[in-house]
Amino acid sequence: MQQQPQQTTTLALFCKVVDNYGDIGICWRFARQLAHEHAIAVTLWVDDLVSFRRICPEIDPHQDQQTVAGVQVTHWRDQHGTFTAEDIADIVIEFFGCDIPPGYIASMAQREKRPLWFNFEGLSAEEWVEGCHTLPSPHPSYSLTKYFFFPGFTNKTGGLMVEQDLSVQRQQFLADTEQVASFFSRIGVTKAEQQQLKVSLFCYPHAPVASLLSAWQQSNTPLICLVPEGVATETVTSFLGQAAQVGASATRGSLTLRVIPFLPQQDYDRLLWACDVNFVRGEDSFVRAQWANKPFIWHIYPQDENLHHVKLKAFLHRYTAKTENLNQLALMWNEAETAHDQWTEVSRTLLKELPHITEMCTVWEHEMRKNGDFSTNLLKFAATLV
Ligand code: TRH
Repeated sequence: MQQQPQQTTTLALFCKVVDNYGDIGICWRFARQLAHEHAIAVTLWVDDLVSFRRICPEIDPHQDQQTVAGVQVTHWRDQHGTFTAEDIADIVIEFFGCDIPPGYIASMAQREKRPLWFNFEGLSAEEWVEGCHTLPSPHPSYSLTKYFFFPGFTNKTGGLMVEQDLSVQRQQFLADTEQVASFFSRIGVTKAEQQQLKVSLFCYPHAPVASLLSAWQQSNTPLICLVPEGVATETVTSFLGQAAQVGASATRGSLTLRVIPFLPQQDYDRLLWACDVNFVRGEDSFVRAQWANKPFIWHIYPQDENLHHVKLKAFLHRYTAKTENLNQLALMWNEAETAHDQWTEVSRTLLKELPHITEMCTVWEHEMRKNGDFSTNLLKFAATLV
């Protein structure tokens, strides 16, 4: 008997860009990984192609349908309302509970083989996550069940998103000194600056950037801080004494501050790999800093009633690649402590501790790898539901 060729699994990922770049940043990474590593036919529905283009310049914001890096990208517009059962993918994923169109849900219920339906949840190190991971939520009127799937830092969660070959890619890049030098030159970092201690800076506008810059000016070690255009613009402009545009730089005391372009996502990874310390924010850059294997300071997305401080402390509690001092700086950076006058001392000690913290980062990376990667874990869980 002739064997039927195996059908490719289809998957629809719905993403609403609430603000900034994390929503599309995470979904784009996830979509690419599913397509490349799991041979899934992915359609990424996204409502904001302009933000998408910022992290992926191949995106044409005027094209409602386009295929980029093997992923079908569909501009999700309000008028998307009518679907048939044939339009429905085998697996349907809502990013951060973004409410997929009611017409799509109705057609999901009419599909002969019901699709598997997941809510891709936000990342938190808090303990309750383990209890909610993979919980089912039956639809009130259709015979459909949605499952909550959480990324996380333990083996009772979905783990962190990471590509199979990421650490090999990183090691190959860093081992090729010419490639690293040409990467830095391409983004405007001079040969002399490349020899200095390099820090990348990505944070929300309310971060106490001025205090940090002032501490670095008094540092014993000369350092170069690379800030993508559009980040901490007000403080950067005031430090530079000129517009914070790509190419602008100024040196005061031990610190040189340089504005670099906002990079395509894969180049941003390279920046994190090649810098000695990374200041990151939100969710995606925070995770990528962990896979960069370098010391980092996290600026957490602010929430009402300082709920984000609870999340920050939950992470710092779990995170093993830290010292007392790095902990303190993370709390100061997020204004979770009142000890604002310790900037100079804390940042000086941190610079001394860098080699030690960098070593511990490798241990953390191995620990996180043991939990498996988010995409594979989700597909494994999906397989148990069929
Ligand atoms: O941009 P973020 O603050 O994103 C968010 C959003 O606020 C979102 O609503 C919230 O849900 C989420 O955080 C928790 O920070 P994040 O998550 O780090 O995303 C930034 C993305 O931008 C990430 O994919 C990396 C990418 N990026 C580049 O591609 N090039 C760059 O130069 C920089 C600085 C970032």
